[in-house]
Amino acid sequence: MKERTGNRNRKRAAITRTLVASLLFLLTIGIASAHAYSIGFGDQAHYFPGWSNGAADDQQDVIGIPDILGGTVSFDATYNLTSISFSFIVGSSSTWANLTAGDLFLDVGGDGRWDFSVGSFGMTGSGPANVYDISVPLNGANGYVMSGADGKWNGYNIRDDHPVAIAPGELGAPYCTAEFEGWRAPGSPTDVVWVSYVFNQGCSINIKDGLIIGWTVNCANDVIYERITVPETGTSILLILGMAGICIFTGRIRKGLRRRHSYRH
Ligand SMILES: [Ca+2]
Ligand SMILES: [Ca+2]
Ligand SMILES: [Ca+2]
Repeated sequence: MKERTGNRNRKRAAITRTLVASLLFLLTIGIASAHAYSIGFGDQAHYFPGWSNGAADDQQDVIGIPDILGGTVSFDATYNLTSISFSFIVGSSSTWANLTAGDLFLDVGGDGRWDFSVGSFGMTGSGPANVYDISVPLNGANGYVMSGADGKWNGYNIRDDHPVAIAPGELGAPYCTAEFEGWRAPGSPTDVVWVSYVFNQGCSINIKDGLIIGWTVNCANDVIYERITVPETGTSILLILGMAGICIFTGRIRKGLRRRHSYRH
């Protein structure tokens, strides 16, 4: 009788262990799917390809302010874009008030055609911005709002004739929204400032086949045009974590079976 109760308790303990192992396994997969992946980028371009203006500006990364340094692109385990951030050095506080963000341009697949834009042109403070599903060729003559069009830099030397936003005629109904965050007045000209776009639920922008990010400010004084190659890390990390989970799980079962087997002898 005593032995039977002991066996029952051991069986119960083995089942509990297996359940805990299964739970851990599922949790591991859950953590892997919820994980965000980030890729950093720098600033290699002076202007969008094909958008040089023939002036001395073409040789300069920065005209006046600000100096955009690069940023980070984040995506989830299914390669859906979750956020894009940019960092820049302010340069001068005196002309800061003239500065606004341009639109964010996204070329999914990096094929020379913008597929999405975020309507942040004119924004300075934080707030929601509409995301548009567009189809605008990089080198199309139309489809853009150009640098200086807002009149805020009249009398200043800026990078002329460069796209800063998508023309309203190219925008249909908003596809989804993003939160534009972090545009603050600088404390000092040497400050590094971050701005970010966080894509809300309902934005399904898959960047598995790569992404080109275009971004600038209303004067186009510094321009970002960066090609992002998305590695297979999401899948392989998911796979490794999943395999580890399976190993723990099967290990526990095997241990349990071995124990049960030894009780019989
Ligand atoms: Ca720069
Ligand atoms: Ca594209
Ligand atoms: Ca640049």
